[in-house]
Amino acid sequence: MPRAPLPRVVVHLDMDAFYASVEVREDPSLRGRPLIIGHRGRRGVVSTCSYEARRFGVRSAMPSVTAERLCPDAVWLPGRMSLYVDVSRRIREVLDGFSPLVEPLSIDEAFLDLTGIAHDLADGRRIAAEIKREIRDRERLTGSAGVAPNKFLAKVASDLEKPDGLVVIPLEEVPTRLWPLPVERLWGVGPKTAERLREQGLVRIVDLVNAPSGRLARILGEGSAEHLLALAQGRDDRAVQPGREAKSISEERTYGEDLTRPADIDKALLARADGVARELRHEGLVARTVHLKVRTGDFETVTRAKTLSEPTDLAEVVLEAARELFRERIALKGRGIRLLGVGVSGLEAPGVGQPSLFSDERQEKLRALARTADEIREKFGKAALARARLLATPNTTGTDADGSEDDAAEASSLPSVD
Ligand code: TTP
Ligand code: MG
Repeated sequence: MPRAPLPRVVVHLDMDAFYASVEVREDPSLRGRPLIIGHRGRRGVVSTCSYEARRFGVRSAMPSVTAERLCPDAVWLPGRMSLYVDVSRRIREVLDGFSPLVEPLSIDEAFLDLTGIAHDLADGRRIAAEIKREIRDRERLTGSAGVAPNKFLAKVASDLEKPDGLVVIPLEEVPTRLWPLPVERLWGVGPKTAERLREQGLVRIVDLVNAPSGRLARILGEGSAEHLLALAQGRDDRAVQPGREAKSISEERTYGEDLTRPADIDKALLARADGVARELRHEGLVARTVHLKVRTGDFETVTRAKTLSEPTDLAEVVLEAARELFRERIALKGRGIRLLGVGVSGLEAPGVGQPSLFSDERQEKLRALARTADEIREKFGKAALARARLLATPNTTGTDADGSEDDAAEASSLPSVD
């Protein structure tokens, strides 16, 4: 029986008062005080400010002189871009741990596609809460998340209960959640369009929905009217688009019988890591991030990721990361594994900006060995080789690490590297 298509689940995350919150984290004596990031003086503008300063009416992009007048007691800091970029990168790593499809929009904002990972919006909400918790635990920062069946609604949702918000907008709630908002919330409605609409008495989104057909087209033109009406109905088909850097390679497998024995799980990790690494070498790429996907017997799907200190195309390195993710970040709670996948993202050509990659002698040996293995496999087929010894490490001694759960003929041996 064909399964119903998976419901789309999109999350939008936007950090709260980002630069200001990072500064408060670095200097807790600033907590609770109105803090403005920006340069004072006649030519300065406000980058952002703490929520305490917002109570006085201070806003991003406001001239500093106005901000000084509104909130004379604020603390001012000039901002430290490199620190914010670092934090942003680490937050991105957290996001990569939850989905292979992450589209960064700005330094503190991103979309994640959880379709196929979250079964429905409620599950998406649970995962969004987990994302927020992980960012809070790791970075001591809060962000606001929106969960919805598409990008537009997810972005609207993340803004509704800032700071530290978590809002789900299912399609059914479009009339209550979206329609009361001002028309500016629709993508494509800038200040000029908003002004034109306002002149016609169209102030809130619900006014557009209720306008007689044809009226909007006369004001804005056919194309724009159609676009805005679709958004007003909560419709938006745009895909979450990870940049080139987020392209991924992965291998997963569903098991007829759930895996429960540690030896079998490790064997499966090894086989997937090996497949992914081989594909990387085939593509002539190295990867920065390793993903692990586990679906338990009761259909809970969890994905986790780890960014490597150096990009790799080696099964050993991918396997080590996958094992670590499995050991430290997956709680089976007695359940068996129905599906297991290993993937990599953050793909790039080797040698770009990583001079140390080839300086490590052991890595070079492993790579040479892997290349030879690839060649033999290509010539004689996969039964000619196994990855057993090559991949076995001390912590799997005693397990049946033959590198292949599907073909016993693969379980011959290769020289060990060490
Ligand atoms: P925003 O997400 O727009 O703002 P924010 O994170 O400070 O506050 P909010 O809780 O409302 O999301 O922008 C992210 C960062 O980008 C912000 O901390 C500072 C910087 N920024 C500027 O430098 N100038 C600007 O005009 C804006 C809007 C942001
Ligand atoms: Mg923000």
